[in-house]
Amino acid sequence: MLLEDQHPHNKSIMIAVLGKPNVGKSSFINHLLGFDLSIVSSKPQTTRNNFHCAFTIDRTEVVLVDTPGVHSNAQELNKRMNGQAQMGAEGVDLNFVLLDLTTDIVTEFKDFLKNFESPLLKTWIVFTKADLVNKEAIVLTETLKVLKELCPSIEKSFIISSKDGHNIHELTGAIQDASINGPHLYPNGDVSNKSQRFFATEYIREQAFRLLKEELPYEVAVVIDEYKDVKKKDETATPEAHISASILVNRPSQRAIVVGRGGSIIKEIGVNARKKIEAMTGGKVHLNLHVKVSPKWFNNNFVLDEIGLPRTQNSARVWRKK
Ligand SMILES: Nc1nc2c(ncn2[C@@H]2O[C@H](COP(=O)(O)OP(=O)(O)OP(=O)(O)O)[C@@H](O)[C@H]2O)c(=O)[nH]1
Ligand SMILES: [Mg+2]
Repeated sequence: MLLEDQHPHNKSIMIAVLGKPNVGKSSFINHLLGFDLSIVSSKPQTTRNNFHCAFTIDRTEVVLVDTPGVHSNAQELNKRMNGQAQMGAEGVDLNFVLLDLTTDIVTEFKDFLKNFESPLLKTWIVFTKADLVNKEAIVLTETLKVLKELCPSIEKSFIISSKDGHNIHELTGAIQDASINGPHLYPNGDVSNKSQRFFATEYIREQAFRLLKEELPYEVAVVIDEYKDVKKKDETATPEAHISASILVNRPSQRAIVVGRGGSIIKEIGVNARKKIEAMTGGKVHLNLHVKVSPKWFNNNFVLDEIGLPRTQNSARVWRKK
């Protein structure tokens, strides 16, 4: 659809969803979208890339930018993840900083600001996981005063829960009120700037995060080796895709764990991921997974480029100045 063909009363708003790892950014986005686009796990640092998640309310298009949790870590992977959070906030109309009510809010906010190097313009604070605390007993007046001293661009705050939907309606109303007259970025119903190929890798990695323990999920990456849509003569036939993907691990011993006894773990990763990819494509998917040892892939520029994490200002220098 051409921009000039859009309805003159269209409105839009782009919001970066920021915060420390595990505060509930992706859960919040999925709740607003109404389906599980972004991957969620109980382990921190699940999201690695930034990406758009778009939905509409009446004539208003809301584009939420999911971002990796901001944290400090010397690994190149983590520097690039922080870079993704930074880049995700570039050019947005509004920032949401999510703070988990079950944590020490001021300490967490200070830590977030320390690791988020860009200036935060127009910011709303979203306190998450209200279902885990006594909602009636929440008094945040003093806390908010401190947060505003630390970040004067804070305009509003909301206490929400993505589990029971607490205050979500109020928040979406406020988002609508803050939206700006203008064309939609995704007028044809697309929900993201990332491809189905990207989400296929995410849904495989989500299963790895779910099924693998301790440090292993952090040492796993997924790359697509082949993604082939099967051409059908009958255009109304159910779509079909053949996907081959590699699960990269750091050490040979991890390969055996990911494969599991008799291939049980990789089979479970494959079956669960395939179902989710099929729900996304609306068709049949043949998913072929391999486990490859790629020592220290999390410091390897080629692998990190391949998984969509560009270098940042803080990336390790790859050449020396003369
Ligand atoms: N009880 C409760 N749990 C929540 C809520 N929101 C998120 N969670 C849980 O918190 C954990 C982390 O959620 P995510 O949405 O993955 O958090 P995130 O901020 O995207 O995490 P990273 O991608 O690692 O930065 C998961 O176990 C969620 O189920 C909530 O409102 N209530
Ligand atoms: Mg996330």
